[in-house]
Amino acid sequence: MAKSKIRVDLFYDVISPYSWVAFELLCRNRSVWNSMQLNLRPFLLGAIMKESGNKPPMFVENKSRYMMNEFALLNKYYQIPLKIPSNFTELAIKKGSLRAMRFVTATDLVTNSTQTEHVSRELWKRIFTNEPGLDISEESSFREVADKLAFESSLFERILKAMDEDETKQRLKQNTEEALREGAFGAPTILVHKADTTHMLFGSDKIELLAFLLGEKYMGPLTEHSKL
Ligand code: GSH
Repeated sequence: MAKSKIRVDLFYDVISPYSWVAFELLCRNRSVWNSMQLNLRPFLLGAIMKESGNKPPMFVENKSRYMMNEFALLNKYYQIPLKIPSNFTELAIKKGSLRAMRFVTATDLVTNSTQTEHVSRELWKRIFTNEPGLDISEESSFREVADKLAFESSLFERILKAMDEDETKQRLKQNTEEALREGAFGAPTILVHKADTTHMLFGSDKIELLAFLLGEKYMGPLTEHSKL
């Protein structure tokens, strides 16, 4: 008899570079780990920080310097072409990710989750593979993402309209609140729903622990699905 799947919720924000790492690692292993049913759950990192009383790592000078070095290593190890752009603070703090995460959530609702992965990845690429990083808050930026993914213009218009609808705002709020209830204080936050226990994991570096909870083998950073 086939084993029943274990639901794994990945809560992420596209302003978070470590969320991109976790997202790629989970997508790579989705078809390798048969027991995992992966759900992409957009949330708002700014609200998580505020409500949990945490602060972004870039506000701690040593942490921020450490991260720059670590990303150079992660880039090579995971083969994700991620670099923190020189205008990251402006993108993250001045502009923020509310509009981007509404775009992701609206895409999730309008396309029945079929395009959530692609749209999220394109938004991460805009910030973390360009120097300076590209905007993720303007309508013209979302249009560029939609064009890159060859969305019909009618689909893009539906997503744009949905961004300002209550259902989208509520869904993003509910995702954020659920993560907070489970104890989230940053991103990525991963919930593993095993039998009657929900385990919360923080960070892209918990991939081996996730494999352990799933009863799966972690085969290293690269799988045959590693190409972005
Ligand atoms: N060690 C974690 C990993 O490898 O993923 C670090 C993750 C991390 O620093 N995430 C940031 C965060 O939410 C957002 S990009 N930090 C909160 C904290 O460190 O308390």
